[in-house]
Amino acid sequence: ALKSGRISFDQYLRHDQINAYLDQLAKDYPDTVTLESFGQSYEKRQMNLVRISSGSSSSKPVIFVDAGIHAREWIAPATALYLINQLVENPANSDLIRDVDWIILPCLNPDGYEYSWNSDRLWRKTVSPGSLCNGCDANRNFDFHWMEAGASSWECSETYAGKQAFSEVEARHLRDYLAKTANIKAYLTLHSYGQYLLYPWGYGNVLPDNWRELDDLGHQVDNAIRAVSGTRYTIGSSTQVLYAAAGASDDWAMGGAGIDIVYTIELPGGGVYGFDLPASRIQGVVVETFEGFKVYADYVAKN
Ligand code: ING
Ligand code: ZN
Repeated sequence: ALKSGRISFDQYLRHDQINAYLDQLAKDYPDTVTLESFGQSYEKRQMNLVRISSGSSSSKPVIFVDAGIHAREWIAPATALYLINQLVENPANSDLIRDVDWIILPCLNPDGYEYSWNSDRLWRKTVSPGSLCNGCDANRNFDFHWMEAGASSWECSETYAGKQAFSEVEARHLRDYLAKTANIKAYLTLHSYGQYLLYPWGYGNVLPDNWRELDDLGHQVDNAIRAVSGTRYTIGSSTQVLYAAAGASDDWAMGGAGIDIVYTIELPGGGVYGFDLPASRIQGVVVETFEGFKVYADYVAKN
């Protein structure tokens, strides 16, 4: 899938291949791509992100995108990598980096991701050890209304929220990165599956002040994706259209980091379990989803 520093989207990549691609891009496009250390995972894997910028100004609005907080949702890192690939390597997309900077972290839970390759394809959580069961649902570990809804204090649960908020080093890295980085206007976190564009709040049945704006922008994103392939998304707050779940990264991005434009994007599913979308379908999903990212870029540039 990686040939001489190039990337293709007919296979899912291992974490070290993801890192190799980011390294290669930073070398090949030094004016556009800055490789940054995000920190190390629990098992000491190096987590890197890229900042993509056409360079002229340092105070552009930023769109932050992460993927792979849940290990088994393999289409999410693939979609983040395609976004990176298109923004950097396809000159036809140069207008998307003219007025907006992008910061993209393709794998937020690399230990779990590798565990889902090596041991258990359906692993969701981190791998930090417990006494009965390992792992914490990092998407229940953020300190905003932590453990108030849709999260478990039983360590064997798939939605185990951790011994305390921010027990997981990967969640702490995201907290710290969002706090120290200026001008982040939008936070998008990629998951699968179900074709939902979810905005806060997830902690309970309340809506943010700007929910109409988020709802409207969600419909514009949905329309752009639908025009490619007919894929339809459901739009609404996590609590309203899916279920209440406190301690997720999107609620933290808005409630803790003060970012206004915040979505959890649940990409399409497939395969036997929904999370195991066949590699032959990566291309279709990443291409249609890219049209949605264009809508976000346009909106952030203009507002
Ligand atoms: N779904 C998300 C989850 O963490 C979610 C849905 C996100 C709910 C944010 C509430 C808040 O359960 C998947 N597929 O992980
Ligand atoms: Zn998920």
